[in-house]
Amino acid sequence: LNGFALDLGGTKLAAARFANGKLAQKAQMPTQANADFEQLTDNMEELLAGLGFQKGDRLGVALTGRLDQQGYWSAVNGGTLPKINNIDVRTALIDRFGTYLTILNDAAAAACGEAHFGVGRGVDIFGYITISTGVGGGIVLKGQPLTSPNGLAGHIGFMRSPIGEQLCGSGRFGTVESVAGGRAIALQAQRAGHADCEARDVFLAHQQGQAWASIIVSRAAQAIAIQIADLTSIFGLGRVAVGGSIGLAQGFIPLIKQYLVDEPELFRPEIAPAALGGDSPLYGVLTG
Ligand code: ADP
Ligand code: BMX
Repeated sequence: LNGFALDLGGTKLAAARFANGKLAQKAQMPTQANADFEQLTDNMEELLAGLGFQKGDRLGVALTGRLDQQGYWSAVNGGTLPKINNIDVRTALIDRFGTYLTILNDAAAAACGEAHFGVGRGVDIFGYITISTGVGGGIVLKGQPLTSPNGLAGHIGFMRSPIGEQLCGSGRFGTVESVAGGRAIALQAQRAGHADCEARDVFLAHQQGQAWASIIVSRAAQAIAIQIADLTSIFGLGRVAVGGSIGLAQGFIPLIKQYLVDEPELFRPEIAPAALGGDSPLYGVLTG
């Protein structure tokens, strides 16, 4: 591992410099979700410059959203990045940062990171789920990430959940993302009379024993548990890594495991926290 990596999520933009196989330096800023592409690339350039990046250096870019084979980038949930629709991102980033470039979906990158360096090592059929601003995923089959020409493969946040009750920004009703994603959690808090609450605040309230918050957090964990069982019925998953700031929040994985017990044993893969924590996409995008 050498070079530079960027990870643009719906909430934060992270950059890293890798040297001698190790993450040597990191920088981060909030994602300007309503910004246009030009502005987002300015922010990327600013973070990279601070880490000593020069045009032409090796660079991996992990992006929230769908990346098609032609190198076009679109938000699937338009609520997350409203201005990102059919952007010729490959051409634009090559122009700005040079040709030594890899671009991957953030959750697919994280799945590769965990498969190579984390809890996916030695697992034949491996799944990664991020519960963050949205809910994303990556499936790695015998070391190969599952991809599709339209870049939608692995977008597991847009599976429907039997407990879904809201329309999702993707246009689908009752998606897992509309129950468990960070933006959806904040919206549910607002509906419960707690406006101006981020998902992080809902978790704090839950940890302090406030019932309204525990209901929201429990529903999120239940939706993820059912989703894991569904995915296991399709892929025969051996192990699932859970990441994202919500996935890794205190007490969330135990709650997922608690709900998984409602499923027959055959549908319960091993669940492990992402070993690289929030850095899985940064590592993974340089393996792609
Ligand atoms: P991104 O989506 O940009 O990759 P994160 O993985 O940090 O970023 O996910 C952002 C979401 O996680 C936000 O909704 C935020 O409120 C929530 N969050 C951040 N920290 C915590 C925490 N400690 N506990 C629970 N939720 C958190
Ligand atoms: C959404 C989707 C995925 C992404 C996932 C996690 C958008 C903008 N993003 O399902 O592409 O992998 O969220 O992303 O449609 P994050 O923003 O929560 O890190």
